[in-house]
Amino acid sequence: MGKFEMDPGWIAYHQNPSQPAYRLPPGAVDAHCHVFGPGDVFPYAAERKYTPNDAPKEALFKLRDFLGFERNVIVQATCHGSDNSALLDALRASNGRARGVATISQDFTDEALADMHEQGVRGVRFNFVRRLVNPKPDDYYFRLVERIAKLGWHVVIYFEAEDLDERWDFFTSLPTTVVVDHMGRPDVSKPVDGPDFQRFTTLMTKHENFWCKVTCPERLSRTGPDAYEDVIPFARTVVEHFPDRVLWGTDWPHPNMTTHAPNDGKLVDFIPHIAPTEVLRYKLLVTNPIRLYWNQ
Ligand code: 0GY
Repeated sequence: MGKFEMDPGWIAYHQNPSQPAYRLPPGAVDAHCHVFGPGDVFPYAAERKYTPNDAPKEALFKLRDFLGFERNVIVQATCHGSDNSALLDALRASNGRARGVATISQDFTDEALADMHEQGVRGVRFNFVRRLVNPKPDDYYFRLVERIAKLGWHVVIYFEAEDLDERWDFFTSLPTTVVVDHMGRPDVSKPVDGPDFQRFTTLMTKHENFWCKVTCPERLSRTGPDAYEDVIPFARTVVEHFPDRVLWGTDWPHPNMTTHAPNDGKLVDFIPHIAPTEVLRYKLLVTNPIRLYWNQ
């Protein structure tokens, strides 16, 4: 028995995903995924709000090859707090085929940040989702942004749709590129052209430093797998309106799912529904992530 036991009822990642029918273009990047542990080697953080099943780098790289991706962007998950050891270990093992988005605090020295850059980190994530973290006042994040902006890094933000109003001034004052996770978590039972999602598309329209991950149909959908039909109009709207500022990722190993373990092959098959032309798909999967993560 290891040091950590996953939470009761935890839904582990799909053990036998299907081969996607959609063939990814050469150079495709899975721009949102995580590594968890293994907990015995890279312990989970004391302040975490969940304990997952281990999802180590070897399993991630195997899935990458199976699905037909060439590269990964690995995002630090909250269960590891600001200890980025598992992430950095995966970056080092990737032979340049993975970049990272870290979680940092003021305790990190400039030397530590520069060293993380060397290892492939290109951004930090600020998480505002209360079931995952205890969000901090804006000032806390501003002080971190001053430090990472010098490295040319960007900021990834994760928030619930209701938070957008409250943090609008803060988000829109960020001076770096800002990537929004999972389209800002829209309520997809509401109309795509209604006031709620329009607030999000207005954010993207007015602020050209904002990018969007058109990810996580499995978290947002009410109609469910494998088609996740109700998410399509939302993601497709964003891809068609902002084709040069969108990213796509699997979100493997899908922490905190409560309904099902998504089939990663079927998630790849979702892509042509939200990016209906070859040109849009190439931007989404290759041009955009390469520009953001492999330009230096
Ligand atoms: C995601 C989504 C979730 C979890 C985290 O860092 C995390 O723990 O981001 C979630 O529970 O919605 O992007 O992996």
